[in-house]
Amino acid sequence: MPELFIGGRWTAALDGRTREIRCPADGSLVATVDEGGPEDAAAAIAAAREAYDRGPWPGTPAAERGRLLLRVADLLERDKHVLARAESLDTGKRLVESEFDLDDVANCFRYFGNLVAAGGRDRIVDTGNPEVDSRVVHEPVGVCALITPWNYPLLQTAWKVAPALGAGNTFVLKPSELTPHTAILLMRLLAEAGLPGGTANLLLGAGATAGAPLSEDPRVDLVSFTGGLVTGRRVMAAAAPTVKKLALELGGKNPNIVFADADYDTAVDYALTAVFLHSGQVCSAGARLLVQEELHDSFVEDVVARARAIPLGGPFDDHARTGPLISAAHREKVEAYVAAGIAEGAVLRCGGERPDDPELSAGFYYLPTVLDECTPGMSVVRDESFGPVLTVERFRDEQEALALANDTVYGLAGAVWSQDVGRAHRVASRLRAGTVWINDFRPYVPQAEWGGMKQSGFGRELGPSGLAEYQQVKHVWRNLDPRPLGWFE
Ligand code: TXE
Repeated sequence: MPELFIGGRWTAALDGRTREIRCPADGSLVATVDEGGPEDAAAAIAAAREAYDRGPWPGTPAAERGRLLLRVADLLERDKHVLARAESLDTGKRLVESEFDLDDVANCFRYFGNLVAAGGRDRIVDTGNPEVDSRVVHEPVGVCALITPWNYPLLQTAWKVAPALGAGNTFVLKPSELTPHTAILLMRLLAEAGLPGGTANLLLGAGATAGAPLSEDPRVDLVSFTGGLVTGRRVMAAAAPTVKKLALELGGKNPNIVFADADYDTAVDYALTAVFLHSGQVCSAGARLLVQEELHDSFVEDVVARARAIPLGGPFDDHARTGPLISAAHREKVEAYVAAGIAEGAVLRCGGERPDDPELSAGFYYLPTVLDECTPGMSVVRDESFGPVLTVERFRDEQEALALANDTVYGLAGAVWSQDVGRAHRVASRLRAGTVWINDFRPYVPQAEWGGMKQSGFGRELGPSGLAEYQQVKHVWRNLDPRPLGWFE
């Protein structure tokens, strides 16, 4: 069965090209899928445009749109294991983690389903004039291009698809060319839930060929992109000539700040999960550990001892606690950052190489790595390596902690560990990041907004603002008693 979904029909790429999808855990062939190009992008955009301009979805009552999202949530739960398995084969992620992701995916659809069905965003404006009916209404934006990455493929897709549909838009989804399977399965579920043909379109293919036309095409009204900073800048530039609405989530280089009065054992434990979960391929990974001077030596020693003991393995290895990197090219990039860090003076405390276990040799594994004595100028501290690499910097006091934490072009997330509530809140309020955790790391909920400050991007996903991204506001003024003004008499 062909895998592009355009205008409600499954279709192959127009030029017949395909791509092999391989599991990063062992290089095995998962499947061969259709590989769309610019002409397929044009066809998908045309279908979404037609469905927006003439199809039933934008005019479907909000309560009904909300109900459809709730049906999709049920279907996602029904197919959870199939979807989680597909996600793990594409990403190499442990099955249990994919299952957690799937719970979050269903919750996201459920949250937006209820939010949309509840309505209540439009309002009557009191103009003070009884002869006027004035309303502010929320309308869909139009045709949305949704471009998603490979680290949380279906979750990041859900954060865009659920509010885009909830608000009444039509869309073209372009998932990462490395991890297309759960997007394909989602399209089937949307159709099964009763979404009218052409409302949801799936375009598979590479970023430069299939993705780029989406930002350029004048028929697209909005681009929501999650991916790397460099690609995000390209998307923004390509969208500029047609002044599209944009939302960008471009990753982070997130500080995890540990004060000497933190709950020590918990902070050590979370310092590990903050960066080594999913081998650091997480936009909110706590890749920069900032430790107060007096705690530094023992804290780093304990983190290193536990990092050395993290078992690596494939999606279905129950013993494993983290998996491979997404591709050979990505591992090489991570290796280059570690080498550069060491050359610039960082001290390698553990990892820094591929595992020597022959059973892992066919996958793209890299050992959990800790680089100590790092400084803000190092490229491994500045740039998002997006691998299992923790850099450690020390600080003396609150002021220095904040200066180091904010010394980054990114601003996605950050954490502060301290039992001094006043200090924790002071630091939280001064961190320039879209999410701050106090004595915790990582949790997010669909009810609360997610997104970046600075070059981590703009626009918000999740929460009421996550729906608002996909709406535009219109003021409708009705004169209840129209008479000539007589101005030009
Ligand atoms: O991402 P890209 P890549 C970061 C991370 C990683 C780096 C590069 O640091 O090492 O980005 O990863 C599509 N027009 N993040 O190269 O290129 C592409 O096909 C339109 C952080 O895999 O950003 C895919 O669907 N689309 C991030 C999506 O963009 C284009 C998660 C993301 O790919 C395009 C992933 C173009 N010109 C990587 N070029 C996060 N924020 O969580 C590519 N794409």
